[in-house]
Amino acid sequence: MQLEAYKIADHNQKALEAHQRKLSYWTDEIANAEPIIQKLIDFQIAIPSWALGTGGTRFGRFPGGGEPRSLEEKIADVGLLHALNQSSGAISLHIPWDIPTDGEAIKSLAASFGLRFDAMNSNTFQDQPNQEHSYKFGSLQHVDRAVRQQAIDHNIDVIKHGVALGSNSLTVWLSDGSCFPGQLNFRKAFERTQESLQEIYTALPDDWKVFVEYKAFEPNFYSMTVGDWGSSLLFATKLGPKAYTLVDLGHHLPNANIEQIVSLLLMEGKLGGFHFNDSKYGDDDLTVGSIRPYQLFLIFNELIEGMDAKGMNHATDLGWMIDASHNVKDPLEDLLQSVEAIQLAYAQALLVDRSALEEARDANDVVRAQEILQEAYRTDVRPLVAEARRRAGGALHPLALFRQLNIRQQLIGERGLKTIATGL
Ligand SMILES: [Mn+2]
Repeated sequence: MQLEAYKIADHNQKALEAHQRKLSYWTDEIANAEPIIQKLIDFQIAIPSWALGTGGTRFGRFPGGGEPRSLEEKIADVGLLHALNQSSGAISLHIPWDIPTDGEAIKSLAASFGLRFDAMNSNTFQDQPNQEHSYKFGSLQHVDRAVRQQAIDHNIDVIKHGVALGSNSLTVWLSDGSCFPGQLNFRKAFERTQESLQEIYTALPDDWKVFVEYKAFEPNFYSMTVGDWGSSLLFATKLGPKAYTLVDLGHHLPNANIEQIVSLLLMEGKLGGFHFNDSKYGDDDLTVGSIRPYQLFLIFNELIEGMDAKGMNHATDLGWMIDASHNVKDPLEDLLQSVEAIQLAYAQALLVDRSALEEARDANDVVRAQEILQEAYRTDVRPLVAEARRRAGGALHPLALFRQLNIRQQLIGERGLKTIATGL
């Protein structure tokens, strides 16, 4: 379904007066409100195709109805999100779940919603029907050359699909590792993985990047071959200038200092992309900002500090993607919440008085340094984010409008109650 612009305009008209009252504090009193609004307008977050259906756990899956049944319907769903918030202008595909039958048609369908294709994701953590070799004991690390070759060929195939769609990056997440001590020679597994990645790297077009995503545990529970930012950075450094580390918030051991990891990766020029989600225990894939919003703010604080130090463009120089999928919310409502949480953290981090913070640090004024960060974090930036959406043509209150227009009911009407999205 297409969301007509007049419905958004009607909604905004009704909410405008209350919005302007809240916004006036910003426009009257805060000097840098305008540049922050512009940065928010420019900042786009890619939606993963696998987050549009209800996620499963290994215990059960409870589809909510009206889920997209095809790549075309997934693109339409992201188009709906983008119409509502004007901040979800990209989609991240997963192969083989999202293989386009007609690349050109898919590309123009996406363009009709104002969407582009962000990083392509390969999949060597599952066996596909009719696949010759199994990934039960790994893919790019596998002891059998034939299995490695199959995984390499798959990744090269994903790059080709991406080229056809106008994407310019590949994310490689490997479930490779071992479940028991003794199962794997760590060094040899690393070296085999490195060799395999090198072959994929060689197939990358000149203007492409490859992101090496790490994860601390699961599905392997003793060792993961790309288990932390150190091993990812080693791979990325050995591969070359087109290879980067990708940070997924949920892929760390509990209480890891992710903001410090981000800072050091940026210092090395090796942070390539981001997967946003939230978690309490592990890779919980919960809505961004739902559990640890202060951590998200601190991460954005380091992102901005590190990107500004290198003269990077916030909107375009890193890959910004959501990677979440769970089983009790309407997936579209969840994604609206996640995008908003990212924008709020970004706006708050833009408010940090960086020169005052450096002064406080130089004076070892710990209290003042903390106050500066928390001053920004405790500021209600919701009117700024809403204003950015309104100016870009989105809705002042996307979630409220989604419900008011009964969008899920309409999708169920179009697609049926018992639909299941391809993917996880
Ligand atoms: Mn991820």
